[in-house]
Amino acid sequence: MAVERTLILAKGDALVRGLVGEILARYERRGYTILGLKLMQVSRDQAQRHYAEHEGKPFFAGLVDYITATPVVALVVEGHDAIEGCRATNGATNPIKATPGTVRGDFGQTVGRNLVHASDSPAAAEREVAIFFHDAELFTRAHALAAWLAE
Ligand code: D4T
Repeated sequence: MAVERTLILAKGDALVRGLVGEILARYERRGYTILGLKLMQVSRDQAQRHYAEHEGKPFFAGLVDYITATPVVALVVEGHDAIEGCRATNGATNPIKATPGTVRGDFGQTVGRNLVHASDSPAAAEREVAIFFHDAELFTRAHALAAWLAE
């Protein structure tokens, strides 16, 4: 068991369908700490770096279009084995294979509109967090508590 950070994206279909709160609540209720959170427009450069492992595959262009067409909600969460845990919360990549009770199993129909992303390894998490967040945008619960107590 390790305390890990992971990058989550609630993608455009989650935003347009009004599911962001419902989805984020699942990570919070599971006990993960939110370290960073923002609504942002992803640039094509960020998208291509984020999905670099899929470059050359037939669905690559569609992936980049999907993630850059609308704003997305990006967050970094931390917790015990958060990488595996958040991917389990999301469910299988193809929603039709995703178990009911997971985000994709409850809200998704197709792999091209699968609502969420979560990093799949510690190396990917480190790389992806750096694509979407500056260090100064990440806070711990202790930051908030210290500021609150100082009031
Ligand atoms: P992400 O990265 O979005 O969390 O998805 P996964 O980690 O679960 O799955 P992935 O990297 O294999 O795929 C990334 C992204 O590509 C889309 N995709 C994937 C697609 O449109 N068609 C496909 O055939 C595959 C395999 C969906 C997720």
